[in-house]
Amino acid sequence: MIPPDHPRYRSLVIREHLADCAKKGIIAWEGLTAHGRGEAFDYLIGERTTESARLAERTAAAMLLSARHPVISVNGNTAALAAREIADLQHACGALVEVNLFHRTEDRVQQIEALLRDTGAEVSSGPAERLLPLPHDREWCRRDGMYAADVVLVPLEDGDRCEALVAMGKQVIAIDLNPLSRTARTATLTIVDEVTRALPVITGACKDLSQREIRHLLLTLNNTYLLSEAIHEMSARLDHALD
Ligand code: PTJ
Repeated sequence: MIPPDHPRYRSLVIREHLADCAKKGIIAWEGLTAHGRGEAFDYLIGERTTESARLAERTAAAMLLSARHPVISVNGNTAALAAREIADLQHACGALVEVNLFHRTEDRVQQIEALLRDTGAEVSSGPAERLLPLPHDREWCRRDGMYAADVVLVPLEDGDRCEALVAMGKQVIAIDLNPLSRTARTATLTIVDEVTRALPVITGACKDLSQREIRHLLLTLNNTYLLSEAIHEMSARLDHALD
């Protein structure tokens, strides 16, 4: 048993939870590796929400609130870590919630949908089709869901789907602790923050942004600046690591 005053208590409890989720099939086994990658980048950024990440989170809220048809895409890792935070964000911004998996099985889709519903999210289910131009199972989505979306929130994913969504004319908001990932670099807006810290800030901003702030955030969105600030934060911490 890990004592609660252990400095790594939270991250060890999360690891145990994710291992349980992997045994049940909610997380793909590969998702455990993805989590380790995230932990390493979170360590580099100081396990905190930086100023530039907070700006990205407020901009994400502005994009979701201004969207005609916003969709929150959920994979196994996101559901296991942040199902409740997804439900809260959905209530604050009115987005559809849709499951999209790389390691797709009907059983996993149903388990993840059930987990999301248990925490109060309303999940768009029903028949998915191979609608996204991708050579793998992330191509499956719902015609009146992600396929019709103008803004898609994509947490914890590295790959080619973001590029495909942008090529389809959609705006993509990525949440990814790795500012160098393919998804981070091709998204319209990238939030370099841990998902359970990022989502409540977006939800809070959805509740307090004025129309004037929304317009300002949308007009000043600059993803290259946000990514370079994140990289700068990480390299500055490394420069002083042994001080
Ligand atoms: O559930 P499935 O079948 O869709 O599978 C999900 C996989 C494992 C394929 C998906 O999570 C994935 O694309 O994994 P990758 O390629 O490792 O990319 C995940 C990205 O999320 C990496 O860039 C990590 O740094 C980042 N990441 C991991 N954990 C967190 C995170 N970013 C924010 N918060 C985290 N907790």
